[in-house]
Amino acid sequence: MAERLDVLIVGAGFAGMYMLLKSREQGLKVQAIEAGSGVGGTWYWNRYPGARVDIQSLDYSYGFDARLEQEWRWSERYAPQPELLAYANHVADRFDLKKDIRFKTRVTAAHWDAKADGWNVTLDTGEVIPARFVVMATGCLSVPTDVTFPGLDDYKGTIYRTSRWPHEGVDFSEQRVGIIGTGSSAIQSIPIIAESAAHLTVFQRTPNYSTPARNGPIPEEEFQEWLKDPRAFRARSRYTPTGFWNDPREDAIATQTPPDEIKAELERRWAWGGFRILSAFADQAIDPEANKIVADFIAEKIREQVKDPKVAEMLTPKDHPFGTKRPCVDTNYYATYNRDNVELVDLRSDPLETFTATGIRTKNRSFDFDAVVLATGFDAMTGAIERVDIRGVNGETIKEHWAAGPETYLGLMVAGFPNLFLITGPGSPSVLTNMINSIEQHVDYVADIIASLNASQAGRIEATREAEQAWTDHVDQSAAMTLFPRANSWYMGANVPGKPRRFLAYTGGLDVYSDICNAVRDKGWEGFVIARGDQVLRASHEFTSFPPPPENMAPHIMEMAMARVEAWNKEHGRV
Ligand code: N01
Repeated sequence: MAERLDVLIVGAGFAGMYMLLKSREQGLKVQAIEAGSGVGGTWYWNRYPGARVDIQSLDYSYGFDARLEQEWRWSERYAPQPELLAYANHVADRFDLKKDIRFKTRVTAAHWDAKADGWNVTLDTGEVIPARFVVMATGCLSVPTDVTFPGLDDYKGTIYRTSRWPHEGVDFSEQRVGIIGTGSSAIQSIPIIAESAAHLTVFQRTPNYSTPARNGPIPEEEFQEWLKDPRAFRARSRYTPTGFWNDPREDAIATQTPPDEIKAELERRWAWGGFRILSAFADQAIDPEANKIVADFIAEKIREQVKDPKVAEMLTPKDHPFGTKRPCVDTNYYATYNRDNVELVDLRSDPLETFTATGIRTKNRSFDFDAVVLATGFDAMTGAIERVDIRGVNGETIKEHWAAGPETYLGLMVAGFPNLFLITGPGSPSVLTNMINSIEQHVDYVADIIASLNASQAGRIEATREAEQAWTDHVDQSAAMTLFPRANSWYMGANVPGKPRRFLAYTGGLDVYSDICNAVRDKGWEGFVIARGDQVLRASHEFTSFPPPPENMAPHIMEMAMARVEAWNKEHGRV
């Protein structure tokens, strides 16, 4: 068996790289195992045309090193995938990370070894590496769904998946192309594919809300201003619900605002672009009436951009409140439907029946394609973790433990799985935030835990079942307050057949969540048992650090939210 590691990290995306650096700084023996042939995670795999980040790059970048901040220059507000990948490589080279990363290797299993207070981690090479701590830095959107279609194997053209795009790129010129899906990946790639393909047919099952990015170079003046004090900029971003500054208006109630003021505010945010419109009003995520005001505004914008009213109608979301499915940020998405070489097919009225040798047949029509792009999404948040055969103290797998949906303590640890950390795992703010700020918060916190264990010569830390249950209830109740559970979204596990329906992220916000984590630490790691071999060094079973009720919430919104929590409690037998 290989030499024992202190820390084995699964994945070398932004989370894995920072965890590696942080562990090394603590003098720990660490190695990362990465399936790809390079660093970058999401930005290594998702190379489809038009792929770019939709949180501004000055925010979506590491904040842990002042010199790194000063030396890297983003070319645009929203960096494109090649630049993000170059940044990941720059960081890896700058901190000499690659020597501790094993590429093109997968972790297939991790089994708890009680005698050693550690894990035996199996690789797809058959090797077993013992490690005291295992950190799952596996990404939230890294495992594509297994979606398949009748006749797919008979199709003679080329199939591309946005999440596994060929590294050498694809030339669609002169080609008839079909694309299935209208989530973020499709909405970014459709305008670019349409520019080069002879013809593009978009197969849409559910329309999504999308707002314009307003991308462009970062003005020199703005960048210089940022350079003066990136710390202050990041401190402000981190201490927000979303992990980036989105100009929230905590006392603005849409249902009590005159129509002309609503319009002016929404126009202002639409002109600014990106996600700004998500935080126009304090009630839009809770009150359906308030949400409809914002949704109607976006529907109007779709009608303004799309010339054919029938197509505009098809593109207008109707089955979910705005923001309850992950909204998209685009460049020219809606205007692309004004092109002569682009057609939209509504799979609700004309369902896809089968692939054929030459293309796709729907109930009413047949299409011939040289290539079909599947932009069909991911088994989000739990997929990458459950695919590893992780067995804890009782031999139970994590997949079995999560049979009713993921249950974690702080989205960070799982009861029965000591010394196993999830970075931005289910039950943490994660995908509702700027991922890099969430990653840095989580990695710093895990490093604190490890340092604290080492200081007291402890062998392991494990979340208690009581704390896990209390936290999971809190996550469920927080989601129940909002409109999120009303959408069939990947946030709810609804895009994967058989996946339990449970809201996967913590809606309380990164600011609130960070405070909770700090309180848990300051109370001597409440909700955890800390031990060495048979000896329990510290045990604090209960989680008590619930956040205080929001201070500025309007009374009628608070009432609405609390009524939903009561209903959730009743349904789940909680008092
Ligand atoms: O995946 P999705 P994505 N038949 O799940 C459709 C992040 N991201 O890769 O809605 C027909 O959103 C499905 O239809 P429906 C971001 O968090 C970020 O686009 O289930 N259609 C949907 O339209 C994002 O949310 C960035 O009815 C089928 C689409 O496929 C997340 O990744 C960029 C189907 C899947 O959309 C996932 O985005 C890209 C079927 N059988 C992604 N199965 C940026 O930072 C699925 N669909 C910019």
